[in-house]
Amino acid sequence: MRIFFCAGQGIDLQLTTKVHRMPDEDDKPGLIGKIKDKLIRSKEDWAAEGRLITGRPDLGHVHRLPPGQKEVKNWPVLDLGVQPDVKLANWRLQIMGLVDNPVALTFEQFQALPQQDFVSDIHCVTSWSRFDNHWRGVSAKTILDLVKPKAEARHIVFHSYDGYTTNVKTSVFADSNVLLAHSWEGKPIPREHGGPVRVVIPDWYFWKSAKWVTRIVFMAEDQPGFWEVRGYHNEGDPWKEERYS
Ligand SMILES: Nc1nc2c(c(=O)[nH]1)N[C@H]1C(S)=C(S)[C@@H](COP(=O)(O)O)O[C@H]1N2
Ligand SMILES: [Mo]
Repeated sequence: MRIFFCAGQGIDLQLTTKVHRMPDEDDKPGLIGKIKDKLIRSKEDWAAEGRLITGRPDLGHVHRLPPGQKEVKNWPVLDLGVQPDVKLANWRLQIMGLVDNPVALTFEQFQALPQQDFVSDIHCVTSWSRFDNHWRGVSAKTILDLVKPKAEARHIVFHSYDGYTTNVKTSVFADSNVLLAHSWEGKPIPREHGGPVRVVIPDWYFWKSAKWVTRIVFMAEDQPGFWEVRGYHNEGDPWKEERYS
């Protein structure tokens, strides 16, 4: 498995897994790839086994906690082994594809868009949920008004600085609780949680909420993302237990 990074844009990638290396191994290529491969394989196994599926979906959203989930008070960090260090001056958000008004926003331009506060719960497919997260950023509605997707642009892929991708329907992105967040609990989102800017789609498992987002592409056809091609469900409704495909 090979991962392509967005290099050459002033972005530093830092290993998030502690590795004990021999000095002469420092420049060996493929180290990051190996660490990720192990993590990715174990998640693919989870998908193959259908781990955590209770078989009792909560279609009416009767419970705040979706089936098979446990509430946590901390905020776990999940990534592919790298956390891009994106300096605000280098940060860009391209929104493109089937839209009337494609944009490439600097952080300053992003901050100049209308800002809103949101409160929502997080549900990670690995079974933890975290209630009442306070986000601030730009609503998806504002983004849609800005770029004006064409009628046939029914699908979206998010691309991130670490090479991650994930897909949603444009109708899901258009939900009133979806945003591109830069702050959490009144502070800039920390690097490990996807700052400067991450997607937040509260009604879906959190793998759909791309961290370090840098490109949003509107398309006519669906294009499954990183986990979606590795056994995760193409949608991701926690109350329907849409964990794996
Ligand atoms: N760019 C990027 N976004 C990502 C991921 C990732 O590896 N890279 N992991 C996803 C997964 S599986 C989860 S559960 C959440 C984790 O977000 P957190 O680390 O802030 O809890 O980010 C999602 N977005
Ligand atoms: Mo996740």
